[in-house]
Amino acid sequence: MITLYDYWRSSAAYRVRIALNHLRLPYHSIPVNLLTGEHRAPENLARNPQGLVPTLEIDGLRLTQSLAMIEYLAETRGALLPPDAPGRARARALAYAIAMEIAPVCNLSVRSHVAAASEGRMSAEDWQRHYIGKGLAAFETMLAPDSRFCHGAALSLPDCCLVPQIYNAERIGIDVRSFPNIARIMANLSDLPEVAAAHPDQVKPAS
Ligand SMILES: N[C@@H](CCC(=O)N[C@@H](CS)C(=O)NCC(=O)O)C(=O)O
Repeated sequence: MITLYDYWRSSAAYRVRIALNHLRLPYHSIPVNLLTGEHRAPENLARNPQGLVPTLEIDGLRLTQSLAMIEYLAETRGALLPPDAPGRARARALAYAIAMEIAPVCNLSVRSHVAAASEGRMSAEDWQRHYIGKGLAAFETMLAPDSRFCHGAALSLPDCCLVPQIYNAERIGIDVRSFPNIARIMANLSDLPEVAAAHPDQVKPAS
């Protein structure tokens, strides 16, 4: 049994849900509520020493860091990364442009700290709008004008990162239509059942 310690609105967990669904791997989801601070509780720190979500238990292992999880799935279950080394380098560069450039400066602890430290002069939403807008503008230029997905015609690692990033962007009012390559790829991704099934609204725990 595969277990994902998950939060429905966590973009890092959302990446892993897409990858698991794409590989048709059934998994058991255990929610860790970020809004009530469950991620900082001893139970979560024991499984994820950085106090983050997600954590993936698979093959007797306990994995942290969503990209490491997806790479592990790619290595052990196939798909999710291109077959050629140049393709893998490009797919990783695209994924890292989101997961290592945009997401870390917009996560809950950073944006809450910015709002508190600036005593309200910078809102969490304005901070996110700045970094997500700037990051997506750069990402747009990294995409080919005719590709179905981020790298070619098969869903891969950067697509797992793009979908949650766009979910977050739209929540703070960024219009994805200003990025034509991203908009086209998102429309193609949204048609896939494995992507639709990973959407936060589909996995939100009943309150
Ligand atoms: N690089 C990590 C990022 C994980 C991460 O930032 N998770 C967020 C939710 S998307 C979190 O747990 N935030 C808690 C916090 O910021 O305090 C990964 O990809 O797994």
